[in-house]
Amino acid sequence: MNQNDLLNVRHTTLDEARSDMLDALRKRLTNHSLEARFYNDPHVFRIDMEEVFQKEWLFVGMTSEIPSKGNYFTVQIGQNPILVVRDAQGNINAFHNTCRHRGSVLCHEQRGKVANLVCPYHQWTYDLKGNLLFAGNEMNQGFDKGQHGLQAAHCKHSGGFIFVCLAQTAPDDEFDAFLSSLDDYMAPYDVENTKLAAESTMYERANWKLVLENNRECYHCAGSHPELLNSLLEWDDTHDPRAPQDFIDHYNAQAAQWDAEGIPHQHKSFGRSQRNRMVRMPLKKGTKVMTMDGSVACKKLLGRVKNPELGSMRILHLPNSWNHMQSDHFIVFRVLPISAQESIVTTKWFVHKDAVEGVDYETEKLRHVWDATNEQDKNLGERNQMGINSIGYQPGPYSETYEFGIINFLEWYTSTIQKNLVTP
Ligand code: 3BY
Ligand code: FES
Ligand code: FE
Repeated sequence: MNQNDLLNVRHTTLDEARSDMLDALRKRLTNHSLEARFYNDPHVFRIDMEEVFQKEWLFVGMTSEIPSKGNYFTVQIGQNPILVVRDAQGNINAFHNTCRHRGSVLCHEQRGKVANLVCPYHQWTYDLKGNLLFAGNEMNQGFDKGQHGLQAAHCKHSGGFIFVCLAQTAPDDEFDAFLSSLDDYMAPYDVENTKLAAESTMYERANWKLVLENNRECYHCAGSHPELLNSLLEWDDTHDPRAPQDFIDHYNAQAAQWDAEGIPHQHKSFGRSQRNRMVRMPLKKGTKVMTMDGSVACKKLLGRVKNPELGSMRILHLPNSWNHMQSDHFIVFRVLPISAQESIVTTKWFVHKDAVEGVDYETEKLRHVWDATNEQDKNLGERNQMGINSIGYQPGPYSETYEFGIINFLEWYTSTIQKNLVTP
C-alpha cells in the first residue's frame, strides 16, 4: 500500500466495505460522478477487482500478436499474471501464469515463442495446452502429472480480439452475440494478416474508472486534443442528438459508399447500458484516417479494404477497452488497474502484415496523433484523481448531452457491483 492508499482507508473489514459500498450506491445522486472512495479507497479497489476484473470478460490482445504455434503474450490482471498462447492446432489458450510446482511465474517476458512452457525455477515443462509433460525424476512415487496441469482461464476470440475471463463460470448473457457481430464487422480487416507496428504502455496515476470516464466523453476534446480534432468528429453515433445537419449529410454520403462496398457500419450494442458496442463513424470531411494531415499512414490498406475513407469503426468493450478501426491501420486500447490510484493503458497500432516500415508506412506518422492524445488524456486523468482526493471534492453533475457515455458506463458499473454484492 502506498501513502495515498493509507490516506483513503475507511474500513476495518472487507464486509464492512461491501455493505458501505452498497449503501453509497443506493444513496448515489444519479448522473453525478461517484463519491471519492470509488476512486481512491483500497477496499473499493479490491471489490472492483473481485466483482469486475475477476468476473467479467476482459480484452487482452489481438490474435495476430500470436500468429503461430508457441507464440504467447502475458498480461497482468490485478495480482493475476495470465499467459495467452497459440497451440499446435491453432487454438488460443489462456492460463494462469503460475507453475503447479511451487507457483513461480512461468513466462516472465511480455511476449515470445516457445516449443513448450518451461518453468525457469525447477524446469517443470507443460505443453501448449497446459498439460504437465515433465516434472524431473525427483518427484515422489505416486505423483500424478495428470493432476498438475496449468490452470486454465476462459478464453474466446472473435474478429481478431482475444478476451479472457477469470471467473469460475464466465458470463455469457450477451457476450456471444457481441462476438458474432464483432466477427462480421471485423471481417473486412482480415486481422490474421496484420502485424503489430507500434505499442505504447502508459502508467497513469488514476483509478481505472477515471481512465474510462475520460474516454467516454468528448466534452474535453476541444480543450485538450488539437491533434485528434484534425480528423475526429465528436459525435458518438449516428443518433447523437448534438449532430448537426451537415454531419448527417456527410454520414449519409459515406454510409451509402460503405453499403455499396459491403462494409458494416450500423450502430449495434449488446448488454446493459451499451457495454459492448460498435459503430462506424465518418471522420472529418477531407481526412481519411487519424493522422496529423488526415492522409493514410500506411500505403497498404487492410484486408479487402479498397476505400481509404472508412471513417473509424469504434468498438467499445466495458470494462477495459475502446478501439478505432480504420482503412489502413487499426488501434486497440486496453486499460488494466494496478491499485486504487494507478492504471496501465496499453495502445497498439496494427498494419497489413506485408507493409514495410520506411516504404509503406512511417511509425512516427502512424502513432503521432494517438501518442499526443494519450499523453493529454493521462494528464487529464491524473489531475482528475488529484482533485478527487481533496477533502473539498464533491460528486458533480454530468452533462446529459455531452457525457451520456459516462452515464452509461457508470450505470453498467454500479448495477454490476450491486447485482454481485446482493447476490454473491
Ligand atoms: O475517440 C475516442 O476514443 C474517445 C471518444 C471521445 C473522446 N475520446 C478521445
Ligand atoms: Fe515451477 Fe518449481 S516452481 S518448477
Ligand atoms: Fe481524451
